[in-house]
Amino acid sequence: MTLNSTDAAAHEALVLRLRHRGAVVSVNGQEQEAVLRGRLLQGEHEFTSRIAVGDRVRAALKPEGWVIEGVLPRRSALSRKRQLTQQEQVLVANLDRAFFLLSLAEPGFRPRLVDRLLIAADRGGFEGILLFTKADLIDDRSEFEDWAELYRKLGITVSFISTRTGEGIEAMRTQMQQGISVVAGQSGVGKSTLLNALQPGLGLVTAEISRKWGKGQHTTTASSLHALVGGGWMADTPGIRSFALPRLEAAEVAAYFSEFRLFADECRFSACTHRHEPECAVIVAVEQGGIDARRYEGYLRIVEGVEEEQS
Ligand SMILES: Nc1nc2c(ncn2[C@@H]2O[C@H](COP(=O)(O)OP(=O)(O)OP(=O)(O)O)[C@@H](O)[C@H]2O)c(=O)[nH]1
Ligand SMILES: [Mg+2]
Ligand SMILES: [Zn+2]
Repeated sequence: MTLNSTDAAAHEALVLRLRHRGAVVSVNGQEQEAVLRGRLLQGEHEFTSRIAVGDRVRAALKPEGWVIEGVLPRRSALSRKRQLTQQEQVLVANLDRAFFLLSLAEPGFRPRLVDRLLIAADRGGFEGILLFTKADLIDDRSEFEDWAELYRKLGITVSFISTRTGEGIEAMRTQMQQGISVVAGQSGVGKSTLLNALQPGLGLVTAEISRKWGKGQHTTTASSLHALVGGGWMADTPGIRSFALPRLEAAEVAAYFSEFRLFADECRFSACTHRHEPECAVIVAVEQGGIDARRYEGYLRIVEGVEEEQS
């Protein structure tokens, strides 16, 4: 697509994969290698990279090849904070939905990151959907149904899927026909396998869980975006080890726990952190079952995490 009539050489392109000082982009329906214009490489910035997978960029064909000249504003982003540099890393930009994968077994169910990922969706401007993967490995689902119910009550879509039995795969396909979808989660939960199942021929590399550690092996090392035959785009991402939210203050966290709101108005102190204050209506609600204790623990972990990062 030509962006404006005065600059006929500028095209809008979509970033599919990052390269050193450039990217593979989709322009006019074709994949092209493009380099970042020097100006975009210069200067310190708060992001680990000036462009991210999913970015819409202005690209021009020069005698030396395709050059990325500018980045269009992002309408949404899945991003996290790198602990070492405190920079924001955008895993995928302009996404419409992220499927957060949790495996029921191999590696074992670890819901620790879920509340944090749902906050990332809220702040990032996209829908967060939970997928409980490897459902074929589990005979008794009751424990996991209970977790699914917890999040469904909060308005989150939760599905059980299996690439072995095909459970839940067709339903996903219809959800992904429009816009950009992303799979994210810890290593080994089956992100790349799922994308290969959704689109045979994609050929994403997958690997078995390490026998020694019972964990994934971080097989996928960079995000990549792929066109779906039935419409829409989907992105694979590397396994998440830890996930810190950029620019989040401890005092803001409670606002992302929508079910706390109803009670928080009744706390004695208006600036109540719901941790140790007297006459905290949130703590009372947890004790009486009005707020699920798992969510309250999730809240405390996130607040403590933010405090640790800032200390
Ligand atoms: N039993 C069973 N195994 C699965 C399923 N989906 C994936 N696996 C297996 O899980 C292992 C890890 O799958 P990957 O797709 O490489 O996992 P990933 O999430 O992409 O991992 P990283 O790229 O390391 O982040 C592979 O051995 C897959 O065959 C499933 O539905 N059921
Ligand atoms: Mg992978
Ligand atoms: Zn309170």
